[in-house]
Amino acid sequence: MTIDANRLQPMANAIRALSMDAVQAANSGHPGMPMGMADVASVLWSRHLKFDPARPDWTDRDRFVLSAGHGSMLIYSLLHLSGYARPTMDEIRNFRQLGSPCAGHPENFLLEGVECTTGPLGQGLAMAVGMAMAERHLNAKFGDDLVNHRTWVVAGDGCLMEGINHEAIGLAGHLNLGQLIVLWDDNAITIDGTTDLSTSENIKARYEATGWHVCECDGHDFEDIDRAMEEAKADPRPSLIACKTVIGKGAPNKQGTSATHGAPLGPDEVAAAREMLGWDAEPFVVPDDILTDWRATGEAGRDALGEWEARLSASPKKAEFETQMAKVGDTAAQAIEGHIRALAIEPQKVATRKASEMALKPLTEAIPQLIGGSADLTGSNNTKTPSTLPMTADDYSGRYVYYGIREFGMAAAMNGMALHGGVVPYGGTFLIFSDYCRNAIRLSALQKVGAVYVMTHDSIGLGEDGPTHQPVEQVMSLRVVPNLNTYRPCDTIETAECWALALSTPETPSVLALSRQGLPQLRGEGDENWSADSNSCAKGGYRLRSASADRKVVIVASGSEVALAVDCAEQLEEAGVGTDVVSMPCTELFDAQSDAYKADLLPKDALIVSIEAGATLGWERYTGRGGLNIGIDKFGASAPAGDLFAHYGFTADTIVPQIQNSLNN
Ligand SMILES: Cc1ncc(C[n+]2csc(CCOP(=O)(O)OP(=O)(O)O)c2C)c(N)n1
Ligand SMILES: [Mg+2]
Repeated sequence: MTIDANRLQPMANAIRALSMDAVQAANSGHPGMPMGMADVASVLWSRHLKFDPARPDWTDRDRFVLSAGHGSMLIYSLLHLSGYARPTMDEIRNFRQLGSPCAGHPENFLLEGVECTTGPLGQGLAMAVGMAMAERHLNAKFGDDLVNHRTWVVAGDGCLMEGINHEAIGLAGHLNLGQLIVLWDDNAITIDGTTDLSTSENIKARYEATGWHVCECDGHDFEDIDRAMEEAKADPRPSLIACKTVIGKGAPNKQGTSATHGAPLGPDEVAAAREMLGWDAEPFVVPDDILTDWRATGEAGRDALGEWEARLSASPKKAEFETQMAKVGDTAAQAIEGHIRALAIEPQKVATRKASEMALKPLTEAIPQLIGGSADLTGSNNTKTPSTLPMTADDYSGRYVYYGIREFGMAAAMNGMALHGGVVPYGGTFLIFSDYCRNAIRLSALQKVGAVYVMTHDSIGLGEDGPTHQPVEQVMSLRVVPNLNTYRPCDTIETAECWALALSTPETPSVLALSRQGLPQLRGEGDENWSADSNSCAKGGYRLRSASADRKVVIVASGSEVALAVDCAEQLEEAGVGTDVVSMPCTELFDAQSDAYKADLLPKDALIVSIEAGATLGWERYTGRGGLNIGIDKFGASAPAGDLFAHYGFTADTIVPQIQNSLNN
């Protein structure tokens, strides 16, 4: 059913009324954007978006991403009006209050229908690129019958101005993601005022130059909006629709100004807007006839869902499709079992980045959901395997993405892919450039997305490239992010174990911090019969070597420094000082263990020493006040790795006397 334009006007005004009233009630929020984009959104939801409010988890639904997350009342209004179970009107009434799912910015974990968390400008659009990639990939595997949907984005001037926009649209243009349509709220207003204060860019030309289809419309003319959407749908390229809008449209004295961007309109202006819009209803009341029209917007989607379900039941690919959409589960651990057992018999001295590649081979073979990639460091990150062929505009079935030098864009796209479902993304870059994509990693954690970041060259051990490339504070700073597991494995077997763990936490992202330099294999004894239950890294830290003499010292280390800890322990043992070595690949998992387990590993009556080639801040938590923290609290330098480790004091000959000293004091 097509709802005609004269009925769309009151529907759009319902969004305006809810938005200004909710912001007014909260005395906080952003009425301008939802009021300005109400007309565009009404056309999208009533005529184009494929969705069924009763089945927000339907895999073949269109994705709607509100990249301009500050305009959250737009999506809350749309979800409520079109008949999603939530938010209820009471929840909208409690906009921005504790306990309401109508949070200041839309959160994917609070409401179904919110496909991703937005607010950090630019990232919503960049995540939408990942969603569109996942869609095309699954389409290539399962065909139009099972996977064929669009990704719609509402983005503001801010989303287009952010640097990440360049990365995201470059990737989308290159991959020719024709099912991606961005609705630009082209209101020429940001917080500080008109956009000419800060930009002279020809945005449309930039998008065109990047391989996008670009068109425009009057964002307050329903038929013109509809025409532009039809045009965008018909074009095989990704589309940008510049929707010319008036921010705060409907507020007679404030519309068109930044005053409507992020502050309540005030009671007088709200009353004046009611007058201008001809909206007589009380706050938080939507007249029945308007609500009825809104509730009808999901009808076409419900029919489409029914037809899709029939196609799925009849499809010969049904079982394969269901496996693809399911969680990875135990498959990862099973996939590496043989690999670890073989390593136990035939140890290998390789860099952990190489060990990661070795683990990825069976993992990518066994897990069809895995889609790898790298930000132009494939040969350094060792992220590509024989099972992962390139994903290209001509063949989306590939499982390897050449992201180009776009770390932030890559991480955001990975979030989008993971949120889309049916794929599990991993992507690589140098650990130092985790800072380039840090906010997207943070959003992985906040959104409960199980993306895996393969971050190689994890310390001064990378050597000659020097301090710009040598992580010092990165590993510790990633440990600080809530709901993010940072793994720093010490050898081939730990690396495989950490991979299995990373793939077993679909709601927690992981960073694998991996070495450039070769490392001896320390594990193997007892691993000949390795199975999922014997994953030593699962507890985050474990005793790798036990003291022979009376235990006086426990050395805790991670990654490349574990071998050094073993050397130190051997020297101490020779001097009669009993020393345990605890390998600590993941402090977050260790922190989650019982007090008894922690006390057993890090007993109070021993001197506890940490060794990690990075910031020492934070290690006191494990070594205590009397402990010793060996690390690097300054920048590195350019030199061969061996020289650097010696220069920065990472040799047994330098460390053992410090430990002896501490024992004697
Ligand atoms: C990365 C980031 N930087 C800054 C902000 C703060 N901020 C929120 S909205 C906004 C202005 C956005 O302007 P525009 O996208 O044009 O939105 P409009 O005013 O048109 O609603 C800013 C600077 C943010 N949310 N994210
Ligand atoms: Mg704007």
